[in-house]
Amino acid sequence: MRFDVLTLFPAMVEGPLSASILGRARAAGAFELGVHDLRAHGLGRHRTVDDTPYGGGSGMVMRVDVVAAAIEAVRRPDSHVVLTEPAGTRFDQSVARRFAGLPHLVVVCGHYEGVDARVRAHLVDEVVSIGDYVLTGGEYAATVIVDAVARLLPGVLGNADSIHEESFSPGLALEPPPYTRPRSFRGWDVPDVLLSGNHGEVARWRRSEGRALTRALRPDLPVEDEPAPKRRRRRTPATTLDGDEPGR
Ligand code: 6GU
Repeated sequence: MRFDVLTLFPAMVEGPLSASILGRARAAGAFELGVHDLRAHGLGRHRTVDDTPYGGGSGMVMRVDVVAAAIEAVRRPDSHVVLTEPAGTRFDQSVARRFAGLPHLVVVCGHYEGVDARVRAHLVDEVVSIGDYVLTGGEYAATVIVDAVARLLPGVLGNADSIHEESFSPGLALEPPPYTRPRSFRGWDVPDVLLSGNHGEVARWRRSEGRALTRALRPDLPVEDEPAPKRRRRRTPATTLDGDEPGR
């Protein structure tokens, strides 16, 4: 997958995405990322990218012609182009999964008081916000989006299982808490079950802790029902699993 980020402040995006896991994965070719300075498409000797709002008001507005040129320099027939603005649809794990299935994601970072409304209306496929707060610009939002999407791509995380067992996977809202050595610190002990060596018990404990954590911290998230205790297979299946009459 390829990402292209269009921004007035390339260093804000380039730096974080060159470090750590994503930096390594990018260098290894697990995904491609281009970070482009919108000012390269600015007008005149001063490479102007913004202007005062029609109708008056405070602040500056990013120009549609500049943004159009920047998008058109990277756009392909299979591109999905998103604009980051507080007034967008909420970016969450399901949007991340959807974006991870795309061949090319272009992220335009909004800035100043905003972007000329014709960008939203005619040049992008979608407007995305990362939460209900206002940032000075879309750079952190774009970085968050690229991180959340890239880590879902094959070859980015070492352990492919971790993306299936993690928070916000369907039916598993929050992850169970992790522990490592030391076993006891200031009298704070690691739960005995994790030291038991019983993988079945550990897996059950993790699921139940994850559910309890979700109910306590995020009551808004759905929690998958407790699995019914495993029963021996009956010789004569007289009823359906829950004992109700068949064929309901
Ligand atoms: Cl995408 N942009 C800005 N400027 N602020 C935000 C945002 C985006 N998402 C949340 N706040």
